[in-house]
Amino acid sequence: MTQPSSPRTTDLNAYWMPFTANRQFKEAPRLLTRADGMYFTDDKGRQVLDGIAGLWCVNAGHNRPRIVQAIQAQAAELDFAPPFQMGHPKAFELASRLAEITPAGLNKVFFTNSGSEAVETALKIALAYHRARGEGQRTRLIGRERGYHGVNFGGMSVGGMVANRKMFGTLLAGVDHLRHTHDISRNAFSVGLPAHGADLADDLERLVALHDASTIAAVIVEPIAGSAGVLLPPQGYLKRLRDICDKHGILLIFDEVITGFGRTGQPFAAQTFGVTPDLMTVAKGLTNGCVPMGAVFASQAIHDTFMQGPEHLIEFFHGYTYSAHPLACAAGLATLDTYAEDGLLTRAGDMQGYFAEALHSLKDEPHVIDVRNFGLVGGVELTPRPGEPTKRAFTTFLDCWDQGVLLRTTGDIIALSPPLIAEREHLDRMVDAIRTALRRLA
Ligand code: PXG
Repeated sequence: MTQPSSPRTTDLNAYWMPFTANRQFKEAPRLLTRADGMYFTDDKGRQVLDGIAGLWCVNAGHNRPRIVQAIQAQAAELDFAPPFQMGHPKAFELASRLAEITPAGLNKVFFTNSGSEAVETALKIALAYHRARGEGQRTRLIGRERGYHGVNFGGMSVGGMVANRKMFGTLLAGVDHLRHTHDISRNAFSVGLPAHGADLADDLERLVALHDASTIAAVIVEPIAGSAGVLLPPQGYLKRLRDICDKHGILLIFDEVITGFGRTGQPFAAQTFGVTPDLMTVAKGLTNGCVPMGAVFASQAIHDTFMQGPEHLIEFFHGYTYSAHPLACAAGLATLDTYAEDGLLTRAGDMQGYFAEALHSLKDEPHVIDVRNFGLVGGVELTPRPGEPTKRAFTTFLDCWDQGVLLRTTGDIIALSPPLIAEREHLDRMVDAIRTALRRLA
């Protein structure tokens, strides 16, 4: 093993950390220096069990040899290729390989570098698609309360997490939101999808009545909301949303940045839930988190709508310098190979029964007001400490870190999304760490 780096040699001042309590962190830093399989190693040489697949992305576990080698070889062979009016073979190969596992009909792939960029891209495709078919008045975008679609202006606007929005002005015009589906009073401690709330999809009819369908371009939702704290779709909800979109000619976008690549027991949640959107955004597990990459999957019909006019003209004025970056494509291809070799895109389905049982054993622990699970995603919701919201969950996070287990919290909700290679003993250890922390929590 290499020597852990000394914290004294690391000046923490210059780095302004994203989505982090910077001052708290710099007082007591948590530095990761290596990773392998289910574990990180920290700067003190401690092994830390990864309960959240890095950040919902390292689905095949860390440091997978095939992916590491693919990135190394690619860097030496073709470091960069301009993506505009040029191509390189692995970009086409990755798109084709992805189209083999996407829900039927979503067979066109537009590459981005992150989930946030995938969301902006999908929203722009939706607007431009309606315009190309002569319905350019369809400009409204509908999101959902407590949704998370990244941090850029479009995604922030359709998103519904107050803390992510309130500092940044009036955001995009012409955006509205469906009600969220989280209802502990009726659905607490549901195992799998909650029974109550399919009717909340009818909230789209309210917005149609308010704005008129002819002004609405698209609805975007996460099949399972991750960042807002593992909010599951009520049984029948997504199907009903699909039906209402179809009735009114509104495009349905699934943001599968978290649910994509095996998290729910199928390659995509659209397949698990049997509902196919018109556009789908992915990132994270696309490259096992190793190289930044996102993508939008589009239906043939949407794609073909753009393919009009003189053939020498650009059909869609959008793209990024690093769209389909060679390193990301190489990582993506090796990631798909790794998922296939290890059967990871369906493994969450095999593990979910055990995971559910382990997680729901927390039901009677102190402060727990809900436990929820689907595939290999879990959420444990706590009552906030009076006057100090988020503190209980954050203290649990710190306690688990001290115990050598990494998890995530949002508000007073603890989230688990283990790498899909997790074995039963790993899941037990995550749950035990949470139990121990809850029992000593004020
Ligand atoms: N959509 C969804 C559904 C996401 O979960 C993004 C878009 C944005 O992806 P990028 O790659 O731009 O970060 C995400 C990202 C958390 C957490 O609290 C989750 C995300 C990001 C940061 C924190 O668990 N997901």
